[in-house]
Amino acid sequence: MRTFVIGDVHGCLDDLLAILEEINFAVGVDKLISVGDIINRGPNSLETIRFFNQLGSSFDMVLGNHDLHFLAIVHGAKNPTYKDTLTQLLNAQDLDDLVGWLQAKPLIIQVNNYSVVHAGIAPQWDIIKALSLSKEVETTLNSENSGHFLNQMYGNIPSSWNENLEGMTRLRVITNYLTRMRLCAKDGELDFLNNDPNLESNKFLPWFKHRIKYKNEKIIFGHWASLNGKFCTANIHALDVGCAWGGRIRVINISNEVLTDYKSSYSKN
Ligand SMILES: [Mn+2]
Repeated sequence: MRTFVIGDVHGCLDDLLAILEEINFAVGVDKLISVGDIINRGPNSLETIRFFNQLGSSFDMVLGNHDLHFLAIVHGAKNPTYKDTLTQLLNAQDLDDLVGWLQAKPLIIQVNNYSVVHAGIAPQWDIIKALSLSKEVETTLNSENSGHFLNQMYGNIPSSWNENLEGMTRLRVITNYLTRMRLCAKDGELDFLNNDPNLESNKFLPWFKHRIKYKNEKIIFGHWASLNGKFCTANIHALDVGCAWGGRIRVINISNEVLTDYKSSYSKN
C-alpha cells in the first residue's frame, strides 16, 4: 500500500484522473489524502466530489476554505459569488449525501509522521495543540450548532489567537489559521491582505518560516497557489501548484517523498 497526498483539485476532474493514472493509483490498495479545496473555481465540482466520495476508505481529506464556503452556502449562511462554480453541485440529487460526507471531514489529519492541513499551523501552536483546537471546530461542524458556526465563521477579527477566546469567535480564529492563513507575524497576527510569498515585511512572513522552532515536525499543506510549491523543504511540502489557474496538479508519495506533477489541461481564467 502506498499513501499519497494530493494538492488542491478545485473541481478539475480531468487533471485529477490524469495524475492518478500517472501514479498508477490502485483503489482498495493505495490511499489518497487531499489537502482540501476539492471543489469550486474549476469546471467540474460535482463529478469531483462524487469521485472522491466513491473511493470509500481509499480516500480521506481535510477541509479547505472552499469546502467550508460550499457548506456555508448549503446552510444558507452565505450566498454564492460570481466566481463560484458550484451551481451543478448545489442542484444535485445526491446533495444531502455529499454534504453529510464532506461536513464530517477533519481540519488536520496525521499520517506517517506528517500533519496534513489546508493552509497551515499557527506559530503559537505545536501539533498537539493544533490537533486539539481543530477537534473543537470538527465537533461543532458535526453538532446541531453547525449552521450557527457556518454563519459566524466569516471575518478577519480577531486577527490573533489567544487562549481566552470563547465560543464562535474562538472557532473562527482556529478556522482562519487552519484554512485561510498565508502570511503571519511571529506572534501569530494574521495578514489577510497579501498573498505574495516574496513580500516579507519586517512583521509578516509566510507562516511556515515561523516553525523552525518545532524540530522534526512534518507538514503538508495546500491553499497557496502563488507559492508554486517553491518553499518545499525536507519537512514542509506545499502542494497547491494552481491547477484551476492553468498551472499543475501535484501529488506526493509520503512513503518515499517522491513528488509527481501533472500539467493542467485547463487554461488560465
Ligand atoms: Mn484554499
